[in-house]
Amino acid sequence: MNEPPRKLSRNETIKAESRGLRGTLVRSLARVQTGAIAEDDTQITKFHGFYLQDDRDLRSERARKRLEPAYSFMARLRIPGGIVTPSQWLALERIALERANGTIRLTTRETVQFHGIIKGNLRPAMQAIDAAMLDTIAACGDVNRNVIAAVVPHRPALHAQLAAMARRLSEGLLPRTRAWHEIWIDGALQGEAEVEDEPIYGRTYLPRKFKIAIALPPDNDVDVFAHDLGLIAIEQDGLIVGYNVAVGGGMGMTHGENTTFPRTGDVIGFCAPDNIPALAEAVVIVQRDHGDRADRRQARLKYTIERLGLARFVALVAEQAGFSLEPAREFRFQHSSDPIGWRRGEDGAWHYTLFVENGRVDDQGPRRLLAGLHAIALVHAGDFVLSANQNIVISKVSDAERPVISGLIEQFGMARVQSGLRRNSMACVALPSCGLALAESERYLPALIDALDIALAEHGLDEEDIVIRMTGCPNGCARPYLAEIALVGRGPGLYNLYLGGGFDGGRLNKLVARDLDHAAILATLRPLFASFSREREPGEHFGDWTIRAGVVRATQQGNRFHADLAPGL
Ligand code: SRM
Ligand code: SF4
Repeated sequence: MNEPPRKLSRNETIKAESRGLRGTLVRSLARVQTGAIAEDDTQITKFHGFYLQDDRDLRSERARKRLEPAYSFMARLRIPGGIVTPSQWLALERIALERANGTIRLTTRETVQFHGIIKGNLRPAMQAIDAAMLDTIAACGDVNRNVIAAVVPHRPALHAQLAAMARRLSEGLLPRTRAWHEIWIDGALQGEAEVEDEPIYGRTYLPRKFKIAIALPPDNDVDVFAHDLGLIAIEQDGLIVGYNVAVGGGMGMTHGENTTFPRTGDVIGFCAPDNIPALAEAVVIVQRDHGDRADRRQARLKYTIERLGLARFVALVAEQAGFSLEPAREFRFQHSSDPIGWRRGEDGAWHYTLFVENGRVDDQGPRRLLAGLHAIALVHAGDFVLSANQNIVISKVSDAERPVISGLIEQFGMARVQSGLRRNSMACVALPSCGLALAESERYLPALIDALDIALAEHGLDEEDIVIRMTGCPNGCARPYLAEIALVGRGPGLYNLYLGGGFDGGRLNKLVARDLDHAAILATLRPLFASFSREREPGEHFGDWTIRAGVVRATQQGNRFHADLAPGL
């Protein structure tokens, strides 16, 4: 018997009726009585790269005073490969200062977010972004998002090939609608526009977001297995001869719901560079046609693959692309984090990877990143490259320029010594801006690391590279499930602890304890650091040790785990 058709999610109707992602945005913007926009438009704006948020620190006080929430917008840019020029950086800084909350937030996907843009500042902010030759199109929403690529400017010939591929994929998979330009730049009147065809996406776009990353072994700085489509570059004699293709990675899950889970991508074969755009389009189209449009919690590609089976999915992609993949080639990753500090490139140029704690560029505290990067941008002739670890590389520095840049790094306190744990740390934004946060993340992880550093130093581990990540909810924005130590928010001040991820970003960790507060996190990790320092084998990473030592009871089953596995501790 045929199953009755399932009811489509509300978002599907909103997309279908949006007239090419226009919705009623122009009308919403014109309503000065509120800082918000119409509810359906809040879904449409995501495709334009921004979200309606409210300051959660002020929520209850404003409710008590019967005021509407303190609404503002978060805007996210599309910067394929994360490369910006110094003059673009200065433009971004100006937008942050004049139109947003005065900070720039580097994200886990090689781009920039602004927070706190009030409604009246949206259009000027977008126009300033456009004037800087940047945009926010498709940075969010049910489409392909910012395409990220390995940050390897020290290998310039290869980096150029990766960056070109990131741009090509990003451009090729952009929605065709002109809505963004019309509304933000040209200032269109509501209802004027012709609705364009969307040859790749169709009227209802994708069932859910879609993400692409390009890695270059041995660096896995993009966490290639966390993406819907991961491309692993295979190099021969300075040329990228093709890419191994991984599909179906993703991090998001819901606490306690075993039908949702993080999953690492499956490597399904090898593809020549010229065929990659057609392959990516085929994967997108198969997901468009087979993804779940009734339940958004089951709509990501990882669930489509689980439902169809990998073999059928691969066959559908081959049919759509018109070619099959070759067998995957050998590759090996060594690390997923960024090497902080100076390194010299193959062409003799210098590159400085600046550690940006949790991606927040501001002048709070002794590391004056905003002022320092401003000063560097004024004199720097190379590029800035934003990393998927929320850091920034000041790239292509000449021998002559290097003392000047070094002097500025010192002058603004930007090189202050970081412990091994801190320089391998990431936290998602969470409170106060994220509407989904259950607990603090960006505002709490630095203090937790202060405390953990003391415990590590007691065992001579203060310089040890250990990957730690925190998120304020299980959605996984800092890719916690691939970290050696992960803390995932459950409620105010409470976190689930996961251990055993691979230092190379290739293995998911496991839930070992639930609902830990600050003291319980320290009490759990301190003895583990002590045992690790005594028992580790030479060169053994903390995540590997937790498995060998039996701290994490079972290694993962396949490439996914369930939210509710029994804790191992
Ligand atoms: Fe994320 C939703 C921030 C990378 C999985 N993410 C959100 C929102 C927009 C909250 C919302 O929907 O209202 C967060 C805005 C917070 C704020 O106030 O700024 C948010 N995500 C971020 C960023 C800024 C975290 C950061 O600290 O850098 C990252 C922006 C990336 C970018 O530039 O595009 C960010 N988000 C990720 C990643 C990591 C990645 O893509 O490599 C993931 C996990 C990978 C994945 O997609 O599976 C991720 N974000 C999610 C999810 C869960 C998706 C799922 O499949 O279940 C949500 C919630 C949703 O989509 O329903 C979410
Ligand atoms: Fe918000 Fe959760 Fe993403 Fe953190 S992981 S930014 S709390 S959605």
